[in-house]
Amino acid sequence: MILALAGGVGGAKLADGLARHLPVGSLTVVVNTGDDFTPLGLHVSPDLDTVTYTLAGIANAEVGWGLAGETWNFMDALGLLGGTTWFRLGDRDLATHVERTRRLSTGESLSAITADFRARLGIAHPIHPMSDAPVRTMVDTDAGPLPFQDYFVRLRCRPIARRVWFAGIEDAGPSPGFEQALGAADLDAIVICPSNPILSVLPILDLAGVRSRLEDRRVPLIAISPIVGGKAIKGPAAKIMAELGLDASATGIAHFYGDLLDGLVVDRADTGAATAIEALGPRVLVTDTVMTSPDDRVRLARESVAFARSLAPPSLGPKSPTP
Ligand code: FO1
Repeated sequence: MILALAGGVGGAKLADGLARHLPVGSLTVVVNTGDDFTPLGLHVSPDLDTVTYTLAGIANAEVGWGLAGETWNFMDALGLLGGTTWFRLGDRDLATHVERTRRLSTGESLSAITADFRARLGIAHPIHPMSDAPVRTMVDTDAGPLPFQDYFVRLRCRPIARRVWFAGIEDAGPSPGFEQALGAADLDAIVICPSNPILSVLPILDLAGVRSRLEDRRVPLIAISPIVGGKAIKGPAAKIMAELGLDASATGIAHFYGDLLDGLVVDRADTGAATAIEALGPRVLVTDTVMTSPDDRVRLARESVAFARSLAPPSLGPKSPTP
């Protein structure tokens, strides 16, 4: 079984490739929920929905979020009434948020609702939120502290990021599905999808107990670099990494994940960085990582899984003994 950690469009694309490549029962996808928020009183889980819609084959391929063939009558009517419209909820997408909000209000968990939605949309592989407890990504910027979607959508990532933090993370543990996957006897490897390392992956790693579980793992862990030739494939990863003083490069991704990594998949554009990355510890697979077609997703998934399975399991215990 492969455990994939994902968030955002890059994560959804590789998760889709993994879902097409791996037989049912051999993949569990765990998704960031730090981006969740409640516009108009509705519980929106953008990354869960992007992954779910992508695996169901109904995602809007042009923008990467929301549904294909969407209409915007609700937003137009809301705008006429002077309502807040900077976060665009399409007419059909709205059903997801209304129904999720209703079910959460009756006490159902985000995990249970996500499992039901994905089954109803015909997805065979399990998709779990990283946690059932609320975690909200916050960005301290030169324009002040901002909730994630204000920073990301309303202000289009224009403010300079000084710090990213996750409100509620201290009290949030992994969801039951995540917990189960981490401890599964048949777990083969953990794959960090080419998602924004700070905004999409760090909230997952920072959940109570997750980092230590990963450090004690008995299976290889690989990541696919979302940075290609010093630029993010999509989104603001390179800008944010640079503003936070991190090296926005494939080598910077290796530094960011540090000792957790047994392997890193980098794009051919970063072939020159492979030796320096391997000197840091992880093995490197160089391949085409930009996924423009469904075939690209499956090929990258196949190569990444084969690479992960080829790596020796990490030795147990801390990698660098403390003095
Ligand atoms: N992203 C935008 O740039 N503008 C939007 O109006 C917007 C609406 C939206 C609605 C539902 C949803 O599930 C996602 C939506 N996103 C929108 C995407 C989302 O804000 C981000 O891409 C993710 O949070 C980052 O992974």
